[in-house]
Amino acid sequence: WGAIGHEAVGYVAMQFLAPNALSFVKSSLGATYDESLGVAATWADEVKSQAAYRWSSSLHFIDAEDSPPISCSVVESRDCQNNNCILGAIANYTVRVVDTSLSAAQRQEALKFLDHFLGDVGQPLHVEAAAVGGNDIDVKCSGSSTNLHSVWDSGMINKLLISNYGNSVTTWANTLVTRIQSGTYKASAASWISCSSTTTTETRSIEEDISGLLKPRAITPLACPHVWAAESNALDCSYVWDYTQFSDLCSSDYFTGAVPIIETQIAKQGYRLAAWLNVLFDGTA
Ligand code: DCM
Ligand code: DCM
Ligand code: DCM
Ligand code: ZN
Ligand code: ZN
Repeated sequence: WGAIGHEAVGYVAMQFLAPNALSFVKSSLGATYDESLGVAATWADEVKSQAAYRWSSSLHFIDAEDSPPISCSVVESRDCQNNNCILGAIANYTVRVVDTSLSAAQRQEALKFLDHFLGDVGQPLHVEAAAVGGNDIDVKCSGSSTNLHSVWDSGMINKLLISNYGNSVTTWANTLVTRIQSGTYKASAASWISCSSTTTTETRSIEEDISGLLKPRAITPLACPHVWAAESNALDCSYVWDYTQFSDLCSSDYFTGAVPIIETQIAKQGYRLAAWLNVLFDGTA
């Protein structure tokens, strides 16, 4: 996602933090980030192009080597070698954010990475290798020439915010929070966090076993990040790749159909970020 999507994920999460998680978030982020996951959510994108953090640029996505729209899948042994992807990163920073042997700065960094990567894993094109996650597919958005990845990161969100939310990310996030608490998302919210163990390791598929790709890994893969990635990746086959009939993605039925998908993914990942931190700091989602 672009900045607005990430900020919205962080602002949604802030409304669902349990006491110990909220206390850690506020003291760790401090005044620099207005004690908010909404403000801190974009840090990882700001540093990834800097020399000191270039190693982190590959952690924002997983290149799932599937074939949308015919076949969608995320196979960690195939798509995340050496843990050098968003799934390995979430596993790494999940351990580090609660590691009391680390410095406050290191734990803050882990929190900022989790804040960001739980957002990106909900963007269907951050869990897709085809056309470099859509970056190589040229399309139009509201008259401008751009690419499919960018349309999902920010093009459609920019239009949605102007059209429906007075161009305010906090208004958008508060609307999503209300939908989770008492509106159209209420019935699904519990299922969104039904996978919430921060320690349960991935159940490797038979497909992976027979492929002979199993090998010991420094970071133990976690079940839930894989579940979230597989869910986002399925959207590549069910909707994202059905763009070919539209001459302008942001001024057509493609936009109308994408809006509920984008809003659900942002709300869901914000709710999941809170639940993840709640399990880590309060022992329950
Ligand atoms: N680093 C890493 N892999 C991660 C996260 C952080 O390598 N998933 C850090 C560890 C090193 C720095 O990046 O301090 C540079 O790594 P390397 O020396 O392996 O290039
Ligand atoms: N780092 C990380 N994950 C690790 C190890 C290191 O993100 N598993 C980060 C923390 C620092 C940088 O890499 O930003 C350098 O860490 P170190 O000095 O521990 O190599
Ligand atoms: N990206 C991705 N998958 C890739 C490569 C890039 O999801 N295989 C994302 C990261 C950025 C956007 O695409 O959000 C643009 O990437 P870059 O700035 O590296 O061109
Ligand atoms: Zn992106
Ligand atoms: Zn990112």
